[in-house]
Amino acid sequence: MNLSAPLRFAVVGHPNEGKSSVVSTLAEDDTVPVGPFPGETRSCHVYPVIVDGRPIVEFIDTPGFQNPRHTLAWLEECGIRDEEAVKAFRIAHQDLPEYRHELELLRPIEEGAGIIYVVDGSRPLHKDDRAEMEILRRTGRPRLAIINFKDQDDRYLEEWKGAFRRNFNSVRVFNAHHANYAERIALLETLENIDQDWQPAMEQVISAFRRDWRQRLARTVDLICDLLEKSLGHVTLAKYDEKEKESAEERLKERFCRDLGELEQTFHQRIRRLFKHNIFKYQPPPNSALRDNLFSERVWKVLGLDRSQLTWAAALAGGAAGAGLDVAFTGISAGVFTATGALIGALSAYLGGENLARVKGMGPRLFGLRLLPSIGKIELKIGPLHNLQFFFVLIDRVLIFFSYVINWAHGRREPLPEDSPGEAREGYTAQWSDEQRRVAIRYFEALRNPDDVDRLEKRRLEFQAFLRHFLAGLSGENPE
Ligand SMILES: Nc1nc2c(ncn2[C@@H]2O[C@H](COP(=O)(O)OP(=O)(O)OP(=O)(O)O)[C@@H](O)[C@H]2O)c(=O)[nH]1
Ligand SMILES: [Mg+2]
Repeated sequence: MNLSAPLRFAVVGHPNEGKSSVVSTLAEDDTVPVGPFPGETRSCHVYPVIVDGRPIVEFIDTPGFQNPRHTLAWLEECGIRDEEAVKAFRIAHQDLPEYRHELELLRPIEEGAGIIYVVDGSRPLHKDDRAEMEILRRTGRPRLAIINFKDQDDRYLEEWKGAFRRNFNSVRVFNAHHANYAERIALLETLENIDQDWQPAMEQVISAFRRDWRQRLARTVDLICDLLEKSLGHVTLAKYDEKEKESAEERLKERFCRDLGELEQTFHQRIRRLFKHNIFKYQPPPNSALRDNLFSERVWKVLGLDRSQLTWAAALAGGAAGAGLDVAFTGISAGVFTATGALIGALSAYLGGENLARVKGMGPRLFGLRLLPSIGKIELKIGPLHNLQFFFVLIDRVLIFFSYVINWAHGRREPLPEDSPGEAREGYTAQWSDEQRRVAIRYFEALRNPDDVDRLEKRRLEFQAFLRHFLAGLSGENPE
């Protein structure tokens, strides 16, 4: 099957029902104009889905029906056969502005596009809807109806389904604001089955979608490892006048924390781009752990591992007995966290009754100080913060962000209301099995000795394989 001419689907329906939002979500294109008032879309526009540089399927956004009952009346009275009648209608109404939208939306259908008819299932059916369905039936093209609920109200669902059964090859509920990857694939599978002629091409489209998604997950895993390695190995260096020595340490800590925050921001931008979110400025819900900065006390309370998990993990990562807590808390005693938030409280909670002093002074020095007498300056160094809990907190934050991004449909434009119930969840890593966590810890441990390139490479690969599987599960993709 030649895919150089991609399959086309015209997304049609009544004004303001969510057609453009559906196109936007299906094509993962947030440049599709969506608006609160009817008449936002006035002419057809083609939105391709590009995989490996090639359009594999195209969705056509169209204006809403303007005059469906008169259009149907003309078609019924013209005495011409169904498909021919649609053509005759076009010719007869070419210069009439009151039929401009009908002419525009019927054009791609006449040219061979399949039909995706969108309705807002939260309202009752009107005469106009019945007329629109009948017009579309008369085009003779394969048709799928999509019920897009703009409100929660599903009172009219059965009524809609009944009407669709008579006029459409298939019906699906598909929410333009909430549909995720798995639902997009399910919709494509429905399209595959409504016309036998489409099956070979749709099969290729679906497998290209799946391949593309797997590539994106693999890229996400690379970006996560890049962030982890950069963050854990980060060193901030600065020169200060000797007389500034008192304040220099605090300023350097702040810079260090800011640097790590910037690494995280860069990661967010890359993930957004990978998942084609150009305008997405997602503000996490108020109780989300992403609202606070990386080193805030709350973040360290809700993310990462709990005390017993951490003790176990630290012993595993530390290798020799006794080195465990050192690995888990390196850097904390050096006060990095107290610079930005009172982490010590959270840390005490982890340690329960244990003496914080046991942690203090253990582990490699986080600060370095060098005198440069020739230029009258001191050079201060902070990092790397090779801290096990930090490692798990970072992983949790990237997974939470990833989960928000992949579940944010491109058709959805309004930010979440400030009083929206929490989508926030606690971290994922505390839910991992011992074996899963062990794979992560082995990678963490290898990162402490980056000079052992072979070991690091091996453990990174193990961790990446696990993470790819985990991300696939989060996104509803069958990882096999
Ligand atoms: N809550 C909610 N609102 C939606 C949904 N789909 C669309 N809307 C909103 O409904 C309004 C119209 O959406 P559009 O996608 O522009 O509708 P359209 O059918 O393309 O409209 P026209 O181009 O004017 O015919 C916008 O304010 C959307 O944000 C949905 O699933 N849920
Ligand atoms: Mg529109």
